[in-house]
Amino acid sequence: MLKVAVIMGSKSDYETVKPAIDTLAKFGVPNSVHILSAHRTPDLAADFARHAKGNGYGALICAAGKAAHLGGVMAAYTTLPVIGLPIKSSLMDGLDSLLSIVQMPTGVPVATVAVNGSENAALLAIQILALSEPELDAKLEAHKQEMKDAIINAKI
Ligand code: RP5
Repeated sequence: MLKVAVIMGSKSDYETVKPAIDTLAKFGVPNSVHILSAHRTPDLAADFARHAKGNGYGALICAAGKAAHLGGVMAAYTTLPVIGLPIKSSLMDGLDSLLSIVQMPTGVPVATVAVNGSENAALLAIQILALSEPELDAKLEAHKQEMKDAIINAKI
């Protein structure tokens, strides 16, 4: 199975990103976790993206806050799908991160989830991999059913 890379711009993002890592583990998706910054380690970030496809990755989750350029920079160097995860890490409640990630110019898309939407970032990556992994798709179907059952059985 292809791997998912979870990349964050700073160690300070880790607690917010952790649900994405946990979700990938829950679905049995091979993954690796990295700290790479578009601003502080631009060469390392570019190298990672350039070689990601050859290194067996199928999707990249890029979490960043403030002027959150990580996803866009990674997307510049790879044709793999890049999922942007805006982190709330400033006085602007994450709106700065969200707009920095979602407002990519034509030709270089970054699929963007909600501010701090870590679990959805992982689920989107899993959905991408599941296109060629029937067993993974079956787990996604079961997950949808669990959510449905939880709503139907919810007691107030
Ligand atoms: C971004 O700047 C990181 O993704 C983080 O969300 C934010 C703040 O980073 P630190 O100053 O805490 O390292 O690059």
